[in-house]
Amino acid sequence: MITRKVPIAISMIIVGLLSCAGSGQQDRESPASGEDLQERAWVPVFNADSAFAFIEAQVGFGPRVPNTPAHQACGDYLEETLGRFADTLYIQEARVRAFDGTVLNIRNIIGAFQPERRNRILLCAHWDSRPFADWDEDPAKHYTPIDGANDGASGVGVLLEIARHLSEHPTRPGIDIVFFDAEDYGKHEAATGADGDTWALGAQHWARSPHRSDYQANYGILLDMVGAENATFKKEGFSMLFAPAVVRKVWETGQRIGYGSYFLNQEGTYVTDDHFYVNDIRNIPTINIIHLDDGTPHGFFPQWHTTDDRIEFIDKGTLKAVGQTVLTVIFEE
Ligand code: AHN
Ligand code: ZN
Repeated sequence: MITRKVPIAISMIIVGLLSCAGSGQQDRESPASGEDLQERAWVPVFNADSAFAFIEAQVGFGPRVPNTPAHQACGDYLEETLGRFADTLYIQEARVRAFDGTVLNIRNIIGAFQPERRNRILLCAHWDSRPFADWDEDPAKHYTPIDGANDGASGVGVLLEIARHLSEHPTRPGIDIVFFDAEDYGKHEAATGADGDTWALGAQHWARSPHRSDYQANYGILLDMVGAENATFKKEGFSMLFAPAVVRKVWETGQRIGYGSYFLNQEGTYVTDDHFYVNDIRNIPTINIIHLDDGTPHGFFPQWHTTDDRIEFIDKGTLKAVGQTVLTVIFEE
């Protein structure tokens, strides 16, 4: 019989390794790099199944077009859900005029965590869905409202999952989660004239009259279209213009924790989205994590503003990449 002696020092290392594996590390993310000896903050594990369920719930109401019963019902659901997690809930109702003259009854929904803190971070997404599938391949559907599973519900779903964690574990800064209404009632592709300020009507209203009159935040992060498979997040133009340091922080964090295939070191186009008005009117440096794709005619994900923007195209891997990155950023502050 051949026996081989394992030196005691080595066997202790083996025992140490074995006992480390899976011991009490389940509720936190470990640093990506072993050589990084810097103390990193504890960060909760983002649950993409939970985010997906929040998206399914929104889509389940049908298209969330302002002035419709589905919009009303989903607004009530979001109030109830964000209200369970946040320390203080604010509801901002308003009437705004759309590009075609329609008066829209809108509702911005705001959840504040640790509202007494002066240092604050703003996280936002739009909760309405577009009334027109004006990029649908079938012209007969160009006035059909869309589910907006990705364009709308995905950002809200990721933020509700973040809100769930915040209700259990506070961050050092206070956090405000804002669900903007009427982002996607912008000018129809077939309408004439300039786009002007026809998009982001809820964000424009909030930026001029925030839920607290003196509201400020150190910076903001907008999530838009964060649920498509293999999404590519390029550094959007207005984000780089107004908040380049925030872009750098978020992209470096995403890349460091293993999501470099989503957070690309490429400059993207300028998108007139909610964050533009938060920057321009309220002066809060705010970035947009938005799926930009040179391979489509409009520059966004393939199902953008079509009736195919449905739950089937939501990918949990992308939700995880975005959710874990944003959670890491706010817990490392
Ligand atoms: C423009 O296309 C100019 N803005 C669109 C922003 C948007 C639409 N985000 C989601 N849907
Ligand atoms: Zn849209």
